[in-house]
Amino acid sequence: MSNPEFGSRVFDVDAIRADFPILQRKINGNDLVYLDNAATTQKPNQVIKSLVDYYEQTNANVHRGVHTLSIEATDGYELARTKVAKFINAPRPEEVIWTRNTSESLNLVAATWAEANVGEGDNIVITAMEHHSNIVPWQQLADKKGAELRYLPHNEEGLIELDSATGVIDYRTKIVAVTHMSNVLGTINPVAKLAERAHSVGAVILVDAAQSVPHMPVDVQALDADFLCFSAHKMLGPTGIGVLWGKYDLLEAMPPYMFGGDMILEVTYEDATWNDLPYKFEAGTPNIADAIATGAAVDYLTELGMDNVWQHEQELTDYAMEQILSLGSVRVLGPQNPALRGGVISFIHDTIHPHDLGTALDQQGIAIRTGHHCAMPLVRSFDVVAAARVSFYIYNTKSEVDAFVSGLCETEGYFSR
Ligand code: 7TS
Repeated sequence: MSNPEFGSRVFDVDAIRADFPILQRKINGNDLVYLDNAATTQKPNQVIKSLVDYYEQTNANVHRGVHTLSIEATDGYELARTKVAKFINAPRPEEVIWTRNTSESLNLVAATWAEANVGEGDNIVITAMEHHSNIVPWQQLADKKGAELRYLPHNEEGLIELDSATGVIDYRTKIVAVTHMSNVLGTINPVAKLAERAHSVGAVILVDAAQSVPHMPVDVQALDADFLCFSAHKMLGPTGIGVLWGKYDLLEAMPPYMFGGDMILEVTYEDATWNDLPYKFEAGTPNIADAIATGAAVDYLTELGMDNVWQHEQELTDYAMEQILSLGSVRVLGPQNPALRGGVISFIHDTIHPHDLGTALDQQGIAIRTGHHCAMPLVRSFDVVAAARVSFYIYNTKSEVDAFVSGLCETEGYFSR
């Protein structure tokens, strides 16, 4: 098995749609229009088949058998790691740690690197637009260590201005943990510039790439990130598997997160020593099938080419933004300039509660997300407790945007009766 060639497949949305069995479903008698991709994406046949093939043909435990199945399972598991490393331009595959999801990756860094490196009087810097997964672990750590949790603010448009980092990131900052793309505002943050700032005061930078790696080319070396986290389920892969990437020397110096099988080199009745990277962070039987299927998801995206994925979503976002804003009855959160945002559009309707809108659209087969989007402080900063959100992926079309907008208009008509 070799890695597929980057951008070797023509970006043909009809052909892409044919790979996704779930898109054939009817919901409440209508064609499914799935616009909740920031929560999780649908899975193509190639990924589903990879899971079935694994359980039908290969299933065995990894790193411990001399028999054929165990060797095949190990090879598949490690090949998937190599594919992920290449996808994000990681210098070494050993820097890719399999976790359960972005949340676990973030918790791992907080519980190991930060536990060892953050002390009383130090500070941790995050933005005011983080997902709860990149807030709560830092609140807990700051509390435990007597450290300060600081927030980088954003302006009215939802953009972080680098000037605001001055005075927030200082010589007591140990870690800057920022989302690459906001799951509410769609804002793409200036991660490379923030990395420069962080490094200039001796801090490390962690990038929550849950919403960027699935949608745009991400190069950990170009960003000069120290840690980067994402989830397979938001990029065509299965649930229950995610990635923590870290610079080799940092990971090497970190204490383990969990203890048990596979993560040890030697155990005596008194003590233990730790295995090499990445196994030091992979205690117990790993999620073998889902790791291999993540490799299939990475192959799928690689064949499409991440530049093409990004361009497709930009076109849809542009189109949707224009339509939504022209209604005059909604407030879009985050940057209105499509060049500064990704394919996530959160909005508040003047009169219709997001949950009512979500329920009414579901009657028409249209799946959108409503609520606080696991970013309660951010959503509340707009003086609301909930917002509606549409988010796009490779299989969405302009006619689906039209269906959503006409569903919204129909709902407006219903509620104004
Ligand atoms: N960080 C960001 C920026 C996210 O958008 C999410 C999930 C996470 C972290 C956590 O990822 P997980 O795979 O560990 O759950 N975001 C969303 C969302 O916007 N709607 O549902 C989940």
